[in-house]
Amino acid sequence: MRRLITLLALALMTNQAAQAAGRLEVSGAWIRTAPPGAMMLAGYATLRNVGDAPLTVTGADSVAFGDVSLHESVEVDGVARMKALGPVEIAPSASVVLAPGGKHLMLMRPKRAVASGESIKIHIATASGEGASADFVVRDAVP
Ligand SMILES: [Cu+2]
Repeated sequence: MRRLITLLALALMTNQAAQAAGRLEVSGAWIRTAPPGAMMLAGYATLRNVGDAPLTVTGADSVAFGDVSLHESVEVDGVARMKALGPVEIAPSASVVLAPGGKHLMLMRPKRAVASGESIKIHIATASGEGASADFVVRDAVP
């Protein structure tokens, strides 16, 4: 009997562990307009983990751009530079803010002209494979 209870308890715990998962929510997503012909734009958003386990953002992609990557702006000897950002872990209920002057999505080689006011879908990838997509609104200034 005792063994059975132990087994049942184990089964329950395993079940709960399987259900705990990170879940990504993207909000306030926008892209800053760039001069016509620009090969590089930046996207911003708040990435929130609404799940009950940590999640890891591994990258991003969009059919509207040749390449999308995670970047961070840093100041080196008084000069603003950008560097590629590795995987970003987000704890349950925590957020990572992508904003001008800090972390951002680097949107390379737009496939067509990007106009103010339109929306562009970008998919944010997570290590679990689930990820999340959001419509990024193209704006001239910080919302
Ligand atoms: Cu960048």
